[in-house]
Amino acid sequence: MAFEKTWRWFGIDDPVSLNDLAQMGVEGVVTALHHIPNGEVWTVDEIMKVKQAIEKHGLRWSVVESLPVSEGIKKNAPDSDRLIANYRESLRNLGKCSIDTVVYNFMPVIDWVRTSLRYRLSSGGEVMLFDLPTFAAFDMFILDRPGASEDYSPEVVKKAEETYSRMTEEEAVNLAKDIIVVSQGFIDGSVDGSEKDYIGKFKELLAEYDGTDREKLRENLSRFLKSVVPVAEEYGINLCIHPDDPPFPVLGLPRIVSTKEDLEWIARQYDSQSNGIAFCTGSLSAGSCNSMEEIIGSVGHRINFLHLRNNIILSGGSFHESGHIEGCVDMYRVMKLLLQEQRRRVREGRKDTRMPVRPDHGIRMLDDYNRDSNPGYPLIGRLKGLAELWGLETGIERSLDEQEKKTS
Ligand code: DNO
Repeated sequence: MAFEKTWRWFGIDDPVSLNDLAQMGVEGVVTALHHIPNGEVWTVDEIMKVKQAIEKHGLRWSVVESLPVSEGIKKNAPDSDRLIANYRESLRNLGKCSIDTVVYNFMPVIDWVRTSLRYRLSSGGEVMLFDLPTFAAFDMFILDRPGASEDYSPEVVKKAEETYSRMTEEEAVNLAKDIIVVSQGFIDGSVDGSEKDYIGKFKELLAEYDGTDREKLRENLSRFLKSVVPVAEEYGINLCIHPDDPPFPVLGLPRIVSTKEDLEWIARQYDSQSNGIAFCTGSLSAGSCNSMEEIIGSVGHRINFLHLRNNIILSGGSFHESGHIEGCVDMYRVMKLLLQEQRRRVREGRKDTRMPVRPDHGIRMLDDYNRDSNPGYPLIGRLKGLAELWGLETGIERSLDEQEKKTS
């Protein structure tokens, strides 16, 4: 067996067309109804339009990434019940259309965070970088968040001061725009790209979380799970929570999907395969302390979707993304453990054996410089990742087969 090979596709405006995907060996599409405003119901009609377009190309809509969780749910605002009811309705509609894997995240205000969307490697390729002092400079001097300096070590504060003093006004504007708008816009970010005062708006959104600490956010996630997982179960949908990226609190906001313990806590909130995980090696490995092997060992049975990618960890809490195979994640070990998990599912007669995988992000290279793409999603870099992961997977599969033959 092998994992289902999938590809993130951003809809009809995506420069990589559905027609291109079959040539690349892709079997399934990962996409969302990006045109439906966050919090509104996804109707059967709208879902079917996208589903049929995908199926016309001989592909399947493997995974929804993402059905976004509105801020009102994460904050438990007065409209939370209405938003949860809409979420349940969207899940029912997806279920009616036989879509069975749905990703979401529970990161307040901001999804992934990077300080450079175009960090040049010595090879000439470009990746995304998270530089902690630059991020601290954004937090302390551009956002001017009260008490921000207390969240960083004295060394980082000092470096942040130096970094900010060297920054031109244009660089500061671009940094804020990249963090708040450019990296979030295409994934249902909370600040509208057309918002002129995006910094002011962003600060307002942050302030709305005053008083929502880790415990409160956990309560809100637990309430959400207890209300949506039964619907997902009923309609045969496996939900997958995406880990925090990077996996630590940012901008004074709690983050509760960062570690093995966090994932174990989530798994305990509702005992069902429908309460599952999107295992993103890039997000989870960007912190210093997560072991991919231990996470798979503990909550591997709840993994419903795989995002495979890698990071180079720099000193002092910074990191940049890297090629899929090289970096801090031992991709050979991870792939082997995941394939063993798949075999276990087959032996147990479980239905969820497809284990869709996508090459997450990629190095911008070669012809990617002549094409538009969303940050992190260049064609050639991702295709190289797909090929590398596929080769690694095939090799491990064959050797597991041979071993099994010998011992049987
Ligand atoms: C970025 C992605 C995330 C992810 C969401 C899932 O490339 O990994 O934006 O799609 O967090 O809800």
